[in-house]
Amino acid sequence: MKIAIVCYPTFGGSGVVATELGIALADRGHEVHFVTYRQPVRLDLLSHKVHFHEVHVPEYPLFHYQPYELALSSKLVDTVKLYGIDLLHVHYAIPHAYAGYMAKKMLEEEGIYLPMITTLHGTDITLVGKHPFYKTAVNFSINQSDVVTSVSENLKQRTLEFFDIRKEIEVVPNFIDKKKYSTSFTDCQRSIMAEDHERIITHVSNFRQVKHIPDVIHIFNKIQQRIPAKLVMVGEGPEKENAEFLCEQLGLIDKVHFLGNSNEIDRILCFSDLFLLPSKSESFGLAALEAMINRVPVISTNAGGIPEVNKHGITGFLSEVGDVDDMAKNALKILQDDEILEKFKENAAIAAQEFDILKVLPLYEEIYQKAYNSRLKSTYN
Ligand code: GMT
Repeated sequence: MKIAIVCYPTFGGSGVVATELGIALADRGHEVHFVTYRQPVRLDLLSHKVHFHEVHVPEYPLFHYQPYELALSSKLVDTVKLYGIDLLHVHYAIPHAYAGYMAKKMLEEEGIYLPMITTLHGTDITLVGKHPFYKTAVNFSINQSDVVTSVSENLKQRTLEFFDIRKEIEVVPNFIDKKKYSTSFTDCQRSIMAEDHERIITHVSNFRQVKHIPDVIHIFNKIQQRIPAKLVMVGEGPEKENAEFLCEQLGLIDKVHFLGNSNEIDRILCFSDLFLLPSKSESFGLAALEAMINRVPVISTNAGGIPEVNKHGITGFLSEVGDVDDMAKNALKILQDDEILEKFKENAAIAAQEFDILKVLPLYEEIYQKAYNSRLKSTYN
């Protein structure tokens, strides 16, 4: 099948999932065309099966806001016609489902039917999408999609709560490629980050408010008062400077390493003992799953879809949003005893395998096939 994928090319979870899905689909023989404004960060190898089409939005002084949706829908129409694309899979409703719908309509004028699958990822529903400024258009474009999927059961329920959805929403969880991690490093080189006797605690995110970054620092502060530890902060975003300032205020600057964005998350997780995810809201928590497959237990909140991934008392612990004391207490339960830590590490890796790409990819392929069949039906009608 020839599949066009629209996503954000940045370090966000939705872009990562879309990119890894595209790469895996190409491995299975599909031809994949990424259409977005920059080459996705996790897409480093283009081939005859993996194409990238850049959407250009030229600056024009009349426009206060440059019309990205317009450029994207035009690019989609051109790409579909040029490469004979069979279906469109858009990740993150805003503005991708809207632009996809416009492309679909333009193509219909030329007698081309393009089925559109929309995958909802989280903030496109829980934060931005339900805002009154966007809600009407988001509601419309979800209902106009041929198939709608959500990355967790919790996100499906939130979507049905916030919007007036007349479509079935299929839950297709996020995934990881177990194979990619089975060649784990023979030496994690933890000495580059900490002394032998120190535990290494990690947080990876886009440092937005929803991630509760100050909670990460406060939890770590409580942990390091009891045991020797280092905190590794990976990512970039609006809350990063405040986080650095808070570390300075708490006298933690020597114990916290801010690494910025990284393409080597697995290397960092390889030497990590614990992962912190105290988010206020999280549709799934892909970062937690990536930690788990790398044998890193997770201390998180019980927000959104996180409990579908992190199992309380098994792969880590869940606490109420903002309960820094409880999260620190739970972290210490795991970190203070080598045997307990080892057990949680093992459990985390086992539980993560539930989300192996080999289990999830066929679900998408089934959905594609259904959508493709509906295309054939509509051609004959
Ligand atoms: O805030 C992020 O983590 C990025 C964001 C995105 O839109 O890319 O992530 C959302 O999608 C991820 C992939 O499906 C989920 O794992 C994250 O939980 C979700 N983030 C939120 O719901 C806050």
